[in-house]
Amino acid sequence: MITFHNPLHLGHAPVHEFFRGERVPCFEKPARVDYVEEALRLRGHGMEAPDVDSSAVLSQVHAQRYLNFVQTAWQQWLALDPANATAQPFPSVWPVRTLRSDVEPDNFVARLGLYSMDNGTPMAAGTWAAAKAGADAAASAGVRVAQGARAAFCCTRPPGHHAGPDFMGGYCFLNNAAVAAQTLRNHGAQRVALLDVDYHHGNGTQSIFYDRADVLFISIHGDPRTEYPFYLGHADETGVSEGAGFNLNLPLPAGTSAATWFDALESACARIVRQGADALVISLGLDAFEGDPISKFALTSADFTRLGERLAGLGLPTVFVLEGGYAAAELGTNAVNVLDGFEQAKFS
Ligand code: Q9C
Ligand code: ZN
Repeated sequence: MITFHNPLHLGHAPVHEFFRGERVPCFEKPARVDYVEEALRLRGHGMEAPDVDSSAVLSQVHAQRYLNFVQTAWQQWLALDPANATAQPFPSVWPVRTLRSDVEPDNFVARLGLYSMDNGTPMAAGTWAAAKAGADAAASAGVRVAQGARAAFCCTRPPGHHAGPDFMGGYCFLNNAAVAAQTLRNHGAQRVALLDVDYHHGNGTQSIFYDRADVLFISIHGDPRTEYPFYLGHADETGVSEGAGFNLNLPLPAGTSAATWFDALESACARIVRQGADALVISLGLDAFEGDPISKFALTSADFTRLGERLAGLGLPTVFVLEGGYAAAELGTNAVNVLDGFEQAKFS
């Protein structure tokens, strides 16, 4: 499969995150993509560098003041104290209900809170460059598929689906799947379906497209009553104004079996067919895997092949964008199983 890698992902290498009040090594680490690249190579898939600048598309899916902030956040952090080069910035205060988010505070940590949904999205020196190159990879995949390729895979990190119009969160900074969908729209696709199979609800993607009918968002995920991101992803979120009816959430309880998960996938596929989509974007999180350390679904590695086969059956030009998946050593097998299942499906 045509694959765009991210030549700068290694620069995004924060050391720790918080878990139950303690600092723990980051789950979202560079080795994840090393494993996927290794599996791609072993199974004969080539890799290309991104060849499209996503700047213009990024301005269509994110607020400009947020993009400006993420682009300069590390310099702002160093400007506070050069010793911050070896420390990680974390937000500690947020503009929740009744507080104002229209005024940017002068205080850096307050600004970081304004543009964050959690304290679980650590930054490093190369975060902007890595996130931007990842968005470039997503735009490159979108253009290639719009030009007639059957499918393309964007093999990148950091992930993107928790990043909303003007905030980062859940290890995500720039919404790569939204960039791919918007790129397809910009290059002639009239109706795009965006299916998110990451274990966690794609809150950022949902929010970006919530009032739009041209991009149908569907997500299969752990029930937000117990699973991150907690505050979005319920079944009664169906879209607003022009987008009414173009958002479908399929939350499943933690512990859900593969059989039930594939039933939800059938509902998702039926909705995509009903939309008459002319292109498909898959937010390809692999954390629905039974061995994932922070998730609670039960898909096996073979189930990911089945997922790829089923998606091929939709018969749509498809962009795959890597999202989560934290069983790093199995991530390559699981991701490339989806791609190989897609390419080898008899009816594709
Ligand atoms: N410290 C994605 O899969 N909380 N993001 C994890 C463990 C956040 C996952 C708790 C999980 C975010 C792209
Ligand atoms: Zn996830």
